[in-house]
Amino acid sequence: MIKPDAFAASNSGAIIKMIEEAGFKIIAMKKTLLTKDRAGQFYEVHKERPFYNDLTTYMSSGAIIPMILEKENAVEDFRKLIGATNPKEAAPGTIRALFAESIEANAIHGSDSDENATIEGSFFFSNTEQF
Ligand code: 3AN
Repeated sequence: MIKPDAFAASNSGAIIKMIEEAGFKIIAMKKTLLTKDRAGQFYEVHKERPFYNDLTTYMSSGAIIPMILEKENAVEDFRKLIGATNPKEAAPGTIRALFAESIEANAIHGSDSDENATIEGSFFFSNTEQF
């Protein structure tokens, strides 16, 4: 998911290009907005964390681009492509090193397991949509 900071800075195209060049196939993609409540549902696992309120405010502050991506070893390879959560720690050349503004406004989200990828894909795309 391309996050509001990256969308607002017109970095979506450059990020999608990096994703495709890294060998990911785009199965589904759209531009959408989250309400604060929906952002809260998406980040439910972080409910008790001190940054939860700011995170859900930020995630509902502007347009996002959720995607379903396909590749062998997709979760691990995608996390390598995006880099560490904190852009100061993200390896050079990763999406977050290139485009993230801060640990919160960090340009992009990637699922952390196959199981969560399925859950998060269903959060944004219904199986009645044409893939
Ligand atoms: P990742 O997106 O790298 O999997 P998570 O799942 O630990 O990272 O965190 C989810 C989101 O919460 C991050 N993408 C970031 O926007 C925000 N976040 C994580 N840790 C912090 C923090 N210490 N302070 C502020 N925001 C944070």
